[in-house]
Amino acid sequence: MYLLYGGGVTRSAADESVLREIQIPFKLVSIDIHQDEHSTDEFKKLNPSGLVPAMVSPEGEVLTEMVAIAIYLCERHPQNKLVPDINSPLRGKFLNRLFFISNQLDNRAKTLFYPHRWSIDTNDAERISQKAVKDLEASWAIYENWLQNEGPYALGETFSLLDILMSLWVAYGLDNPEDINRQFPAVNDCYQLVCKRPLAGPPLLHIRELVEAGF
Ligand SMILES: N[C@@H](CCC(=O)N[C@@H](CS)C(=O)NCC(=O)O)C(=O)O
Repeated sequence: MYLLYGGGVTRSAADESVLREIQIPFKLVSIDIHQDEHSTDEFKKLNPSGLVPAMVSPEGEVLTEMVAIAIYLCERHPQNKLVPDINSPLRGKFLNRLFFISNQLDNRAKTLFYPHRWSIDTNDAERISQKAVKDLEASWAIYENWLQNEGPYALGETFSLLDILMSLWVAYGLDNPEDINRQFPAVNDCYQLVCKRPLAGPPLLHIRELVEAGF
């Protein structure tokens, strides 16, 4: 059985959505980042970076990095075709959008939520957050444009891993969880479609509930 380490308001929700969507048995092992459980020596044996998620495969292989875990699962269990195969005409677009989500949406959200890590002066944190929101809005505007022209999903009519990953960052929101949904209607439509999926949807909805409750 796969062991997925994470839970709470963390990126493990996207990997959980993938595991559920492709119906692979797994166990979620709670690592409470508010209690610093990700910084323990024990957890760092799994991920020396001290970050969640981490995953252990049934064979005992340890994987870290949310996107790497997700692709590993989708390619190893390809029945749901969440990742276009190497010869698919959608492969190039898939890789483009995947790295965009990872390098822009993910990195900028991380800056927004941990602004103090980007300066040696903690007084800078507020302005760093404000800049991260602006940068994120610029990235979301690009994604919105793609979905308006080619949606409803990132790969047109084809639901894929991209939509799960994108929805994680919608669920996190900007300063206010509603901001992305209000400003970017095609992004919101795609997010709503993903949330309605009976298997992949609930972990993402749970993130949103926790964010709205202030966690
Ligand atoms: N690039 C990593 C980033 C992981 C990451 O930042 N995880 C967050 C939770 S979503 C975390 O562990 N935060 C605690 C911290 O940064 O100290 C990935 O995609 O897995």
